[in-house]
Amino acid sequence: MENYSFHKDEKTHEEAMNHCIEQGGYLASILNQEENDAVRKEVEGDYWIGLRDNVSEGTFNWDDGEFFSYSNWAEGEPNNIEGDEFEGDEDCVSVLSDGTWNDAPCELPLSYVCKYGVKSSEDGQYSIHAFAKTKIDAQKDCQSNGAELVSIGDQEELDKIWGLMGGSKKNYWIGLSDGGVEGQFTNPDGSMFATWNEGEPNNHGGNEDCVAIGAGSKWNDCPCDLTNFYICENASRGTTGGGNPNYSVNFGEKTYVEAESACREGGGELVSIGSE
Ligand SMILES: [Ca+2]
Ligand SMILES: [Ca+2]
Ligand SMILES: [Ca+2]
Ligand SMILES: [Ca+2]
Repeated sequence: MENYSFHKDEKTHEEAMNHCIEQGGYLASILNQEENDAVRKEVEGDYWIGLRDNVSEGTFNWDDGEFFSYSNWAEGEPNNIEGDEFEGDEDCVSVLSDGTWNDAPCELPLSYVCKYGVKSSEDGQYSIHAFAKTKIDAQKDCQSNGAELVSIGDQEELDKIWGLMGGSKKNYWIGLSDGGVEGQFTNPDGSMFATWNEGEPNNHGGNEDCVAIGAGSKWNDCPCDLTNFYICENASRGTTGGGNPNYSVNFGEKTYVEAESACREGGGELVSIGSE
């Protein structure tokens, strides 16, 4: 079940949704009976899924944008009951112990399930991958889809990508690297642009040649064998320019700050090879 995370701590629907987004995903959409059964087995008690009719009463939409066609309502649901112990009516959907669904008050604290996947820009140029991989494995996955790890050429391009990331607090690999000449960061397409976090890049431990975007869209050089989420770019699609292709910057002398931890704060994990 690598596409999901299961959370026993009870949150309102909105709190649960925000937590999933910070983790790089969404409250889970459930698109068929097989998925409903598989997720139901992993959680005890009732739990929130990412389905609501808060915009228009009786019209249910998935938070992650999937098309709403499958449903598994309990008998008599959805009934939009008003005025129990919570304010308002029932606009958020929970899954009951037998796997059927109930519309419930959004303020009710429940367990919840997040779901992770790939988000793409409408033109298909960028894709945000919520699966943790080393930089090399991330690059391989991009290439298997005819893309590369993203080359971010200017602020406009960064803003577009940051919008797609939607407020996630995880770290995401991008294509920028100083694996060729230490301190000289270049993109796969030869361009150079960066908005470094304070004190970065610092080549902490002499071992940081790969670059990740973290919370607040600030960048950090990190060890390439950390596992992070990642961003691919298919340059044959879309219209966003990639900056000056022959430009690179040498950052010269570096200062050392608490940086190794910053690589992990956003969720990066060191891969330990040869241990359990
Ligand atoms: Ca309702
Ligand atoms: Ca109900
Ligand atoms: Ca370096
Ligand atoms: Ca660093």
